[in-house]
Order: sequence, then C-alpha cells, then structure tokens
Amino acid sequence: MIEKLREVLPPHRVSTAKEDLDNWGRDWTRSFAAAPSAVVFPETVQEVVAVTRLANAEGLALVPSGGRTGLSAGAVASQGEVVVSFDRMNRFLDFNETDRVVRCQAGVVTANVQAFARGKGLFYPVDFSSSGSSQIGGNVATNAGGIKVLRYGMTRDWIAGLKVVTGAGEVLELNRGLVKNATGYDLRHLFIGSEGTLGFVVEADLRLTEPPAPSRVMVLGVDRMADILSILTRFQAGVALSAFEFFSELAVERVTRHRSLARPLKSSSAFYALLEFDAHDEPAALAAFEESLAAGWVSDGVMSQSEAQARALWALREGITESIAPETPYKNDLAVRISDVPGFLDDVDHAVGRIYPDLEICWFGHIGDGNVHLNILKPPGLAVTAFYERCDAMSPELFKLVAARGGSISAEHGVGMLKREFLGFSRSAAEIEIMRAVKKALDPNGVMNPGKLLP
Ligand code: 2HG
Ligand code: ZN
Repeated sequence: MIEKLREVLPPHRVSTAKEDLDNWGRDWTRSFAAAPSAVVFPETVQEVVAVTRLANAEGLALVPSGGRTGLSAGAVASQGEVVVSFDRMNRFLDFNETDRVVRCQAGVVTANVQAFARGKGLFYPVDFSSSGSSQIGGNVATNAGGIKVLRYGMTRDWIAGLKVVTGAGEVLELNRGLVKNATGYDLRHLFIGSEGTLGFVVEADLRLTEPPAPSRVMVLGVDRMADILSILTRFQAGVALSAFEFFSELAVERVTRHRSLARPLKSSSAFYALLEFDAHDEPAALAAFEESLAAGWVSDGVMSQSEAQARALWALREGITESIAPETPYKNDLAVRISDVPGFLDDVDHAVGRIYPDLEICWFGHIGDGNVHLNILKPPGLAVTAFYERCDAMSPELFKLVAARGGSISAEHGVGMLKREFLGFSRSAAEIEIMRAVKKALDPNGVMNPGKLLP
C-alpha cells in the first residue's frame, strides 16, 4: 500500500516515520492513541484526487488533517488509516477587491487569513484561541465558531464557495463565490460541518468585511450564573456587542497561574463576564454597568484603557483551554437557544452536583450565543481511561437536559469520535438515516474518515 501511495505522490511526501505518525495522527484530544499507517502531503488538487481514487481502489481509509487543534477526535487516525495532511497546500490563490473574496487552499492557517485581510484593509472575523495553528479546511469541516459569533456568526457565514474532492474522487466547484444562486441544493453547506466524512475541502472562497471600529473590553464579576443573561439583555439594549463570554473563578485561578496573568478584579466572584463593544458605545456601556451594579447582578468591573489591557483581559478567556490541559479534562461543548440559557444553566448546575459530586468543573464559554464549555477535570490519582469511561457513562444524564431543550451536544467542536455515540441526543433517527444516505452518495465506498460523526 505504501508503495502504491509512492506511485501517486513523490516518495518523500509519503511518510511512515514514527514521529510523523505520532504527530499527524492526532489532534488535541487525548483519549485515543495515534496509529495511522502513513501520512501523505499532497501539494495539488490532482494529487488529492489521485490519493482518493487509490483509496477507493484499494479499500484504504483516509483521515483529512489540518491544524489538528480539534477537540472531538475528528482528525485522529487510530485504526491504521492514511492521514492526508494539508500542510503543503497553504497558498493564497486569488483576491478580488470588488467581491471582497479571497480564495485560498485548505491548509492556510486561520491567522494568516486574518493577516491577509488586514493587509487589504479588510477583516476576516472568525477567531478563536487556536487561530494561530488551525487551518481553513478544518474550520470548514467543523463549521468553527469562536469568540465573535455573537456579531459575525460561524465559519458557514463566510464561505462564498468551496472546491472539494468527494469521497469518490470527483472534483466539485460549489457556489463559485456567488452571492445569489437559487439553483437547488446548496452542496457547499453539506460540506461545511461534514467533519471530513464526505470528501476533502481543497480550496475555499472566504468573504472579507470592513474592519471593526476600535473596541473596549469589560470584565464584570458576577456571583449568580443566572444573572449573566440579565446582564447580556441589559447591555444589548444600548450597546452593540462583538463578544459576550463568561468563565468561572476556577478558570481564572487556573489561567492566571498558568500564564502568570494579573487577576481582573480586586475581589473574586463565582463567575466573570467578558464583553467587547465598539469604543463609541462606551457611555452606553458605562450606564449599563451602573444599572447592573444597582440591580445586584454585578459586584465589580473593569474596562480596558489601552490595547494592551484589552489583550490582557482577553488572555484570561483565551488561555483557559491550555491552562487546564494538564488535567486532561473531559470536554462538553453544549448549546441551547440564548433565551434558554438561564434555565439550562440552572438544570446543569444542579445535575453536575448530583452526577459528578466529587469532581471539579471548569465552566466557561460564549454565553452570548448560547454555547457553554463544561470541562470536567480529572482528579490527580485517577487513570485517564478510567476517568473518561466514568464521564462517558454519566454523559447521558447531562445530554438528556440538552435534548429536553432542543439543544446541541456539540455546538462548535464537532462530533468526531468523542461524541459519536451521543449524536442521537441532538439528531433524530430519521435525520441520521438521511445523513448516512448523503454520505453514501458522496463517499460510496466509505473511504472518508470512517468511524467519525455517524454512530
Ligand atoms: C474555547 O471556546 C474553545 O476556548 C475551547 O472552544 C473550549 O476547551 C474547551 O472546552
Ligand atoms: Zn469555544
């Protein structure tokens, strides 16, 4: 099989070196061991087609691989698969100033798209902690969200077109950058969020927009979780927010220690809300703050006075994932409708006390768009496998609460292998059958990322 791969790609771009298999065989999840049989590095669409056709002919399983920052094991190769890395397909191909669309290959790093947009006096608004290493192809495959969804939406909202190679090895140009295109099923949107199960995203047309106005960042101390949504509603009445995030005291404790950061406020609170808004809304934001203080929703607050201070406040939120990584957390990425957040948080707060009475929980997330990250931290003495097994066994208790509110068990991290067996809490049996039929149509021999997404 390796010989055959070396016939369709130059031999030096097919690796079986142990360190390469370990490196490209996994993402940020730690629950599955990396065990690919090879890693290949195509440089052109035709090479991706050739690898896919070979996989169909020889019955190989392929795992598309971007920046490997995923948190649901969507890019983990643990069954002898061939990893197809996009690291060498990292070029910008075209930019059209009138359309405000940039076409790039799938392996372009998110932060490089942001920098490219800045260089053109424009803005690519999808942003998250892993922007420095995640790649556009992976962002498309998971419909990545992040910290600006409140104002700008998800990756889906910025995709003007895609070039894909289906699981059958066919090249499709989907939507070609059009704004309006009412010609039937929009296959572009099937690939967005497909987690590499239908084919490879090889190129993307990304929309860019005007840069935002200068902004301010505010961090507020909040004692009761339920008040966070009252604060959101009050601020949204007069302030155009670009972010509304939250994190718990435990998260602040971990992140300030890990990154040697200053605490945001003199006093500590059970929770903190982080708001970002346009600087010209500062008077309205201060009025909303005073009212929140008077209502007893907020105990204290700070507002950035400089770019450096704004960055330092953001670091408190963006550094959380890496600061708790040594505690190999069991991750939940839950969403409900925004108006359901207070009731849902209340349900979950009661439930975790019952489900995980002895475990530490690190809460944070993008509460302004209805998405909370619930990380259960592994106690020091417990083996990782035993810990994950215990959490997996308890997940249905939590997911029933999500399902009762019509929520999602994976808001923005994807399903991958980690949440696959729980998909039925967010998707009906009929929906899952249709998803299988779609996969069959685009990947008839099941070569694309087997074992991911579909139970
Ligand atoms: C974030 O919001 C990421 O920082 C990671 O989605 C969340 O680590 C997590 O659970
Ligand atoms: Zn997130």
